[in-house]
Amino acid sequence: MKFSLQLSALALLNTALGATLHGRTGPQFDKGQPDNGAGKGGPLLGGTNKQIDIDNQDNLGRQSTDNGIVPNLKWRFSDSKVRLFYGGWLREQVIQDLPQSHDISAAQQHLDKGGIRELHWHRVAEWGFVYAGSVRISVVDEFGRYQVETLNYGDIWYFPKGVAHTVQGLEDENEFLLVFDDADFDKIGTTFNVDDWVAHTPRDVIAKNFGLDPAIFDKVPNPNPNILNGTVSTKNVTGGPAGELIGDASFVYRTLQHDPEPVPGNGGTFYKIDSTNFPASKTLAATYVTLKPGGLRELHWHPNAEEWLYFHKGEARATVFIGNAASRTFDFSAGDTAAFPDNSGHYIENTSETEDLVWIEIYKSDRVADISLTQWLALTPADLVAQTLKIPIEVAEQLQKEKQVLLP
Ligand SMILES: *[C@@H]1O[C@H](CO)[C@@H](O)[C@H](O)[C@H]1NC(C)=O
Ligand SMILES: *[C@@H]1O[C@H](CO)[C@@H](O)[C@H](O)[C@H]1NC(C)=O
Ligand SMILES: CC(=O)N[C@H]1CO[C@H](CO)[C@@H](O)[C@@H]1O
Repeated sequence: MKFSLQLSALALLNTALGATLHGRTGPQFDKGQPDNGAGKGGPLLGGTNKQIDIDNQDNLGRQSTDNGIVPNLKWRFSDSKVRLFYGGWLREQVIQDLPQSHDISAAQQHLDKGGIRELHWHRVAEWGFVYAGSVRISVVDEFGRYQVETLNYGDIWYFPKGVAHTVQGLEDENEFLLVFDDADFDKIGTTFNVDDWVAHTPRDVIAKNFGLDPAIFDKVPNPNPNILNGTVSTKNVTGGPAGELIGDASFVYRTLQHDPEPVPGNGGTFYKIDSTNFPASKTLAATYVTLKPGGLRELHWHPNAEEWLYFHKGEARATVFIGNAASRTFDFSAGDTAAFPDNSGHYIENTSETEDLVWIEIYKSDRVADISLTQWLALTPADLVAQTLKIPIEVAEQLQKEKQVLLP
């Protein structure tokens, strides 16, 4: 108690000193000024975007532990160009937007009722997470197996590279996150739309292929629309010789119908969706996390992959440590995406007083894997830990041996 009183007296003294130095009182970060109120920094006099400065105070130097050069690791979907279609819209984050995302590109896509993401396939695998409304997916694989299913909030699809598919919106408004296991998604040779192909094949060959009159294909759209408006499908698929994609072959995983992972730290809920519980998902592994206000995703790193993130709700901060005394803190809010370098140390903290933080993590891997700082130290001889970090040995001996995952 006495000790902490002394500390706060010291803090007051520092603040007073800062005030004398600049004629202001205390740190100015919350006013959008890069000024620590203790002699470092000064006001921003050039052109700036005040709101972005206030929303990203860590960019102004608020964390005194930040150091070195860490590239920007964040991209806001709000900075993406929305493409409008009859039937919906699309906005992407590709490597040209966030060059530090080497493994993953992503998009938010909206389909109106009856809106169709037209029949297509990709050179890369596709992963989807429905967060509004309801959609129907339809897929065909190399064996002629098919799957037609309705997905709602929290439901995920994984379409392996090359699998033929389409998605339709069922409710008045429907929206989902799309993730691809390749960062350069807009590169030519990545997406193949059915009408694009048909429109660019000699008409007599198309006619011969289907055994039909060429005039039947007179109205095939060119250029292809990507998303088109339509009416909600009422037809089912029947009679495929290889049957349906069911059981382990299914391309659908209903996250919220499963139990979350055990979280001894008790700070929220943590769902893991990877090939261990969703066998089809061989190249993309995911988590869907809810963290309570003030909660902390404990310090950890991922031994197997770069981490890509999408913040769905709430406010967060995270510090990413990339070695060589370099670390940088970022402020995140809903609609932000991020990429944390392969094996970099980090945490994620909910900085809201009231709102849950909800985010999705994606790894280009068959599984989610992490190493917890606390567990590492707890399972290393305590005297080595104590000597290295210059902490009391009793503290080293009492570290939690279980991963805490999410701390309240
Ligand atoms: C699609 O939108 C166009 C343009 O508004 C409209 O003419 C057409 O009737 C719509 N089609 C359907 C199926 O809603
Ligand atoms: C299609 O399948 C669904 C679900 O199995 C069923 O409820 C519906 O009646 C079927 N529709 C038609 C037109 O057969
Ligand atoms: C409610 C609560 O504890 N909110 C905390 C969220 O995180 C920020 C940043 O660490 C804290 O300042 C808040 O007190």
